[in-house]
Amino acid sequence: MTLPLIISTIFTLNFPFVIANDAAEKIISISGGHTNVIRPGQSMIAVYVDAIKNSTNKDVDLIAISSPSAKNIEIHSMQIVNNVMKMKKEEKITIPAKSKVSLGKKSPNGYHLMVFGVSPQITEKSMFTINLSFSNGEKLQTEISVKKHTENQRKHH
Ligand SMILES: [Cu+2]
Repeated sequence: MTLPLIISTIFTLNFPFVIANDAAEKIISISGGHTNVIRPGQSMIAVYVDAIKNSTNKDVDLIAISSPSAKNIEIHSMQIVNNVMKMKKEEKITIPAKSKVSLGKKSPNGYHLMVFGVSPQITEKSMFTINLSFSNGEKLQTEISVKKHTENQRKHH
């Protein structure tokens, strides 16, 4: 006797999520991101993005990045060559179908965005806008939060 009721309840509850999933089928989404406050005289910074998620059924490449607050942005990876950490410019990053790739500090490939010619107006608590272009024609804009350097990072300088 209760079964039809349960089914009908599940259907009703699921309905909004079904719509949300349909929308997600078509999109790439970006979550989380940060960079550090620029020191006086510094014009190059690394920007980290926690995840770029590809909800489509096809692999998509991140092919270009720009910002109104910077001259040029490159995609970098990091590799250890003869015990020295080296950064390498990548022409693209492939985000496999139904998957995500991190450009964050824990990225296994050391992926990050290298930003050149940064506007000195980027200060703590301001937002850094980046525009990402993908091989499927999608263009996304995201706001990167600007944080203070941590004590740990200061020790390196
Ligand atoms: Cu770099």
